[in-house]
Amino acid sequence: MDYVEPKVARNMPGMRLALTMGVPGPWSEAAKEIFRIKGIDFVPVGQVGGNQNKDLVEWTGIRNAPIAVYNDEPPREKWTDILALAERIQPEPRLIPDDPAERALMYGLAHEICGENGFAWQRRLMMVHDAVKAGMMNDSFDVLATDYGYSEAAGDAAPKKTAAILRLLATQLHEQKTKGSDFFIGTSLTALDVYWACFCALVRPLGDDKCVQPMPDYLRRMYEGHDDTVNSAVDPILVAHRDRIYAEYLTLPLDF
Ligand SMILES: N[C@@H](CCC(=O)N[C@@H](CS)C(=O)NCC(=O)O)C(=O)O
Repeated sequence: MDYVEPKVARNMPGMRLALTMGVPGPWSEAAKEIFRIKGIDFVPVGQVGGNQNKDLVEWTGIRNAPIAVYNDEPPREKWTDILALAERIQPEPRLIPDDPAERALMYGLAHEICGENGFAWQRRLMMVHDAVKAGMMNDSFDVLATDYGYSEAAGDAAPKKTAAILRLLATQLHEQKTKGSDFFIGTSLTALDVYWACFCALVRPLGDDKCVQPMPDYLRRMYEGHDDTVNSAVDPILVAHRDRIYAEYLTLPLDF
């Protein structure tokens, strides 16, 4: 991926998307895929994970990634705002269900994956917890611990919360299967399928054969994790769904 520096990107027109460089960050991967599915061109802007990202903050007021900046509109950092922006600029193919009950279910389940204290949030707390326990804290982990509300108690509680969300998602996929649908919601692709496909990496990262460059070993080990409570909740239907959505709708190999 050819990243443009924030200082340069801020003077460019169109869609600029700040992404964590060298890491398949799930929020960043999902934002990229949503834009690609809709055919929205974007300039990738480099964010450094766990860094203060002074130039990015000077431009957008935001330190982490992803951040979508469209022309002279305000920067969008939340997954809900990035999705809404994409849906507005390019309504087709629609990724937010028209039916209000389906839409509410989609946002509810997506919040469990991407939202504050959801699946990815808990997995990140577990990663920081492991670093604390192993005496491996460094500047980057310190930033993550501070910015994302780490405490020892939160780290201890995270595996059970993660597993409960994984079971919720697997139950939904099984129910859909009995109704004859291969999608999380209704009978067609929604943003929820995209989110899960990208966020599944936080328990089962895609193999190096599916990445432009190998995932660094340390990161692969962190993403895979080693917690029995979490591992026993990774129903094969979750991984099969991820594989199918990537194969049919998303971009491989991953380029981060
Ligand atoms: N803004 C996102 C969450 C973004 C987020 O958590 N980003 C993380 C993971 S991709 C990140 O940038 N981590 C590296 C860092 O904080 O520097 C949302 O809530 O929708």
